[in-house]
Amino acid sequence: MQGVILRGIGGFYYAMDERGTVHTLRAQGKLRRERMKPKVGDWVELTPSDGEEHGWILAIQPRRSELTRPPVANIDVICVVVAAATPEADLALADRLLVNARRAGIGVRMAVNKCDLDPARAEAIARQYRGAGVDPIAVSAARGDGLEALRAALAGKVHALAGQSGAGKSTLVNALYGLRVETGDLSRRIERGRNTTRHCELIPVAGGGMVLDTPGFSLLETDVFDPVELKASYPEFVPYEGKCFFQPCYHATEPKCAVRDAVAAGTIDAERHARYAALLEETRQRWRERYD
Ligand SMILES: Nc1nc2c(ncn2[C@@H]2O[C@H](COP(=O)(O)OP(=O)(O)OP(=O)(O)O)[C@@H](O)[C@H]2O)c(=O)[nH]1
Ligand SMILES: [Mg+2]
Ligand SMILES: [Zn+2]
Repeated sequence: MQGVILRGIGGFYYAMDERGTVHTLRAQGKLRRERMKPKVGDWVELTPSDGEEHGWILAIQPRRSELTRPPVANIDVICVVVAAATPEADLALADRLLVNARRAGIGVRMAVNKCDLDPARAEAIARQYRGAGVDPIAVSAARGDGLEALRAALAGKVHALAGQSGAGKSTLVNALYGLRVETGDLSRRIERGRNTTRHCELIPVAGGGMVLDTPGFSLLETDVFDPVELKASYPEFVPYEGKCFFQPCYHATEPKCAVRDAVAAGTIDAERHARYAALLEETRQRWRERYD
């Protein structure tokens, strides 16, 4: 029997079969020996519990896509959620999420939430990402703005909401789909010193798609890869590729760089480019140290 893993906690997995029945499962010893750890989103071959406490995951189907942070498989689209206010948006974190998703072959979108609190800031953030292939949408989970457009953009897809803790991912999931996953106010979060959402959970929604609420985080390293590949994750640079004086050009500090000219002309957002240059430096550093 086939099923898709919706949730995994403490060595137990909950997988839904074709008929919508959810099975409690553990991974067979063979998988553990092969270090094949099932992930939320995995399609698995399973045997139902048959009256026992749990059934078994026998095999994991080949993955269409895979990420480590958040730890999910077979996601079609990652929607990066940033807040227009409280907490202040960490756009370097958003950029890293986008880079990791693109490198994993996953589609990307962006929702600038809490536009009710600071519409001007929401618009300013969205503007930075207009050329970045994410079609940023200003939304308010609290007031309902933009939800129709966001729902339409994600319809029928297996999509994850990811981003900073407190940006409002869980509140958005609830507002988009009429659900009641746990959300948390910011003061309680600081008291507890941890995220409100602590596990990834895949939820089937009307229209054939599935939504995945993920725990927020504050730090994220990109994968280790050859720094020359980084620019490929910035769609706004693509029209200028091959037009720089130096070949290859990293579009960071080189003179006579077509991308830097576009930044100076205001065609490419300067802040996003500055964050790119910083991330490039870090990627270079990690690439040099990769054998340490
Ligand atoms: N004003 C306003 N507040 C919002 C909006 N969306 C969420 N919030 C508030 O922001 C706080 C955090 O929301 P959550 O949905 O728990 O945030 P999260 O991103 O899921 O956080 P983690 O699970 O810790 O990663 C809550 O107090 C929400 O009520 C919004 O559109 N406007
Ligand atoms: Mg949450
Ligand atoms: Zn260049």
